[in-house]
Amino acid sequence: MEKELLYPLTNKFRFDQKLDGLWDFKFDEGKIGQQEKWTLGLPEAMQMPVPASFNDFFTDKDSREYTGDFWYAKRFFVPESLKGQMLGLRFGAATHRVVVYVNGQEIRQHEGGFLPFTADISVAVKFGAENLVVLKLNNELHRDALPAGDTGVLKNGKKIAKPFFDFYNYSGLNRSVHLIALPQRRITDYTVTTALTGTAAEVNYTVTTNQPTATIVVALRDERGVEVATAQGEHGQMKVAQPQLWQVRDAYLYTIDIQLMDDSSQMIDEYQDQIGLRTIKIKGHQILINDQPVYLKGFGRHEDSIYAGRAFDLNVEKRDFELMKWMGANSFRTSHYPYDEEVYRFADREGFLIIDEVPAVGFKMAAASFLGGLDQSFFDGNWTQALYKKHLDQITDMIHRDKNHPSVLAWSLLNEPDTSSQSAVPYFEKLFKDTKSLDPDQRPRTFTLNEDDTFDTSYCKEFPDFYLLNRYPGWYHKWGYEISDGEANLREELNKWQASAIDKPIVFSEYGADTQPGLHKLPSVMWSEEYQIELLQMFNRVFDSYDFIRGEQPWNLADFQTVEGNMRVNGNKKGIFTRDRQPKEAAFYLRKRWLAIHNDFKN
Ligand code: BDP
Repeated sequence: MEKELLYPLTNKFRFDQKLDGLWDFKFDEGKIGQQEKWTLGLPEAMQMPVPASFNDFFTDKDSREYTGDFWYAKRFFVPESLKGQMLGLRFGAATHRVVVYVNGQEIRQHEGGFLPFTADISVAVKFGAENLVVLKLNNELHRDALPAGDTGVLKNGKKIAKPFFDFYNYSGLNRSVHLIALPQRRITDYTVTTALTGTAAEVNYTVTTNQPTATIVVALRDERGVEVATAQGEHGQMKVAQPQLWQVRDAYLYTIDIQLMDDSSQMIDEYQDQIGLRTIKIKGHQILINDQPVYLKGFGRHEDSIYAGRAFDLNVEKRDFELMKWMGANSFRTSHYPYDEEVYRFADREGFLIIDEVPAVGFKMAAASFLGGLDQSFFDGNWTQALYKKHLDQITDMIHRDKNHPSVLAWSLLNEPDTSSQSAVPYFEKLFKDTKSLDPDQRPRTFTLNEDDTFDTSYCKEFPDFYLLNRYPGWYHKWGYEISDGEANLREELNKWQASAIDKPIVFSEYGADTQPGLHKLPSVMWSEEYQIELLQMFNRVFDSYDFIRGEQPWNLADFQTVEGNMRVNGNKKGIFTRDRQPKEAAFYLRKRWLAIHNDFKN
């Protein structure tokens, strides 16, 4: 059960109940919890909402900045009627590592704060009775962990998070916790891919179960509930004549219904999900969906909002989707970690394309140095072997979790790694080799190139199927009145890409200017709303001059929290929207541009 990541649901065979709400919570600065038997309950605990990051609720800085071990606990009732089922607790995410105890018994450990995991609690659970789950979490940052950073110790003994990345180390149970019950004999996973042949679609599927002798029956139904195809067996193909394809911003979803039958044709499990029929290809410098070229318009984003930090909040998500639709966007990147599963379900329904990113961020010492760290090549470090294992683990889980979403366009395996030294190459060779066959849909794999990693300097240009460029002329260099030089330099680099033998699409995945909402200045100065628009105009002029640029995703949809620093005024202000999701002037400018640009722009 622990490797199973199917999204929870309730039906005749399966049970799903959210354990969200108030949990007991306690910091463990002295690391006494284990010894004091907190595994049996937290003495004098405070109350903490779940899902939420604990940080921003507090009014004192030591609590907000707390780095180290901390505990959560909750009592929950397991009805007698679930007896005989496999019982599990499914955590949407726990930052960054956790040990799970149920009724005092250690069940499992997990590392990685942005992906789900399930604890099989069958051995410890009491039926028809109250049970206790206790979690020991730890939010320290390390160079051999994702996302990468250091944990410092101040002279007063307090620990401090030193991220090598530019978002706040929001911690806690940021996503829902589910109590799930599954049949003992069950469906454990499924995969679908689509091929288009003339006027039909072929849906190729694989179902895995823990019952090799059971019969698998699969059906596909359209949005009206009409059955359009069926098949039997572990692998198979369903042909859909005259299919309604899943199109960008014009989604159509079919329901896949998987049933498991025992020897006497009794149904013993059923799983239903929504899928889309579409293909993805990279051909020359085109990104093709259903063999039609698409130009990406959208954003780099963060899961970030006031009060609850990095908690998944359906309300914020709904607002973000409404904003993106209003802007005329058709895509986004889950910078810099896989988002809550609901986000992908939203995107499936709304026809957005997602570049799905693993939390391999901070793999660059210059980023650490920007934030007060060292300056050396990241991949020369002696931590890369341990890191690699975790990195591959998390890519594997991300692809496992998200592989059936029609919205997922590509996998971003890293954000801004240091590829300007030869020492990155063996890591990349191994990473791209080891991840090659993880996705049955063979989606393109890529990573973002930091602006130090240019056409001239990057040693890793051969790896991506298409390129994501993060570029900041006009902000981190050649800023203000010098922006025209910034534009000239950007064009110089792009001319080299153009003149090269490389024929792959480039998407601009980050560019932008920090902007204080309400600050106006004529003529512009940096930080003013006018300057943000001028910078976007500059980039857009450049994008429109090169045919191989096939997408634009400015940084960021909304302002977001970061660590404090002399480069940040209460967070990163490059949002096109404020942190409370209201438009800056730039939103109106960009909206006008994007509404005039169709999905097939440049074709
Ligand atoms: C890029 C990073 C992003 C930062 C952004 C910035 O990928 O996480 O927030 O720069 O500095 O380097 O605004």
